[in-house]
Amino acid sequence: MAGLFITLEGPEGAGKTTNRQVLADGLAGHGVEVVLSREPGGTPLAEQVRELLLTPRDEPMAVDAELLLVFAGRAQHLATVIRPALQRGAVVLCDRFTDATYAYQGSGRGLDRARIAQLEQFVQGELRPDMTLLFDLPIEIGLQRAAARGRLDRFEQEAQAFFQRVRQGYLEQARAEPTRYHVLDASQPLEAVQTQVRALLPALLQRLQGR
Ligand code: Z5A
Repeated sequence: MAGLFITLEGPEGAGKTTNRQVLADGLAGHGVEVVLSREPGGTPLAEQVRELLLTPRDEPMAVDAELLLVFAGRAQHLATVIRPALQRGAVVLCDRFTDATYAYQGSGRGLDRARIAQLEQFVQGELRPDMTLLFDLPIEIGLQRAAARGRLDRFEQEAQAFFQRVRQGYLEQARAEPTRYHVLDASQPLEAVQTQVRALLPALLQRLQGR
């Protein structure tokens, strides 16, 4: 496809959303069309699925139901936002994507990765992110940042061991795909993290020109 698909990943409070804007401003400054999106969510229907996933409730959500909801929202997001934008030649900056499914539902909940891979293939076909930025930090720091925002969502109420598995899952994925992944030290002060993000811009612009 003509555009570039860039995903931002990491544990809670890693600064994905804050730093996504830095990248967006840098790209837009070079006349590039940038589409900002997020998962779960990204379309009105998929945002309703996000509500289902994040709202704490008395009825426990079955792990398979959680997985299918994640991919249902993703199918809608891909069809109505991501694929059309990439076909136009835009850069899509997406706050979380399928690597989050491997980290949260796979490493966090213990779901079989082969099962996730089946759904990935079914919903995405050959589409994968061109580049993934992993904002890595000790979970205690991220959880403190997230807690400062107030009420905790269904995932944020998990035990610390869950978030440790999620973080390790992400780091393993990054080691397995060093060409696609860029690991950033998100525990640094915001300005230092933003400097790491800006350093990626020239390579991104070059890749876009090559399309
Ligand atoms: N989920 C899943 O299970 N399976 C899937 O396939 C997908 C998702 C796609 C919602 O995602 C949940 O969905 C998520 C996994 C699950 N679990 N949780 N929780 P989300 O992305 O909406 O949720 P989140 O990770 O909790 O988002 P977040 O807390 O907003 O994180 P962030 O976007 O990485 O951080 P931020 O909003 O940019 O920053 C958080 C605060 O920290 C904010 O006040 C910043 O000003 C501050 N900040 C940021 N960087 C710094 C630095 N460097 N220093 C100091 N302060 C900073």
